[in-house]
Amino acid sequence: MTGSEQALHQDMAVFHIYPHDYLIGAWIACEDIARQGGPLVFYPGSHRTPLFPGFTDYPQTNLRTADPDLAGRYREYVDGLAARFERREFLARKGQILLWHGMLIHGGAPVTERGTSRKSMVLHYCVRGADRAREVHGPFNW
Ligand SMILES: O=C(O)CCC(=O)C(=O)O
Ligand SMILES: [Fe+2]
Repeated sequence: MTGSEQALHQDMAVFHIYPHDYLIGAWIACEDIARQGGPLVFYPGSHRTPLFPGFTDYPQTNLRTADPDLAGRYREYVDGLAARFERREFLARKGQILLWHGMLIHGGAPVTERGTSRKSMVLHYCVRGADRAREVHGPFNW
């Protein structure tokens, strides 16, 4: 219903996927998306960058299981990578869909006008057997 304002990340750092990279996201615009509603932001080409080296035992360790120090270092890493690429906003028309690679850097832009809706739905797909979440032990951040 509203913009996520989610920090920049790669979905590979949020899901526990192995073999690596067998993950895509699908972002579906359920209405025309306004800039002030905090659109999806993404950095074309950033999916070719390496996974954060601090996730030494991925898929066990990623943002979902990282302690605050490691999570902070991931954010610095990904912000530094993103700065090398062009920033784009997905100002979609209702019904348009963006499909992205699990390593593409993306997030939610700030909502600059409170009360502006951003009706959207996201689905994530991986190859059968690549979601290793059930093998991962906590504690979990979510
Ligand atoms: O919709 C957004 O603002 C971000 C969503 C996202 O990062 C995701 O679902 O993977
Ligand atoms: Fe994401």
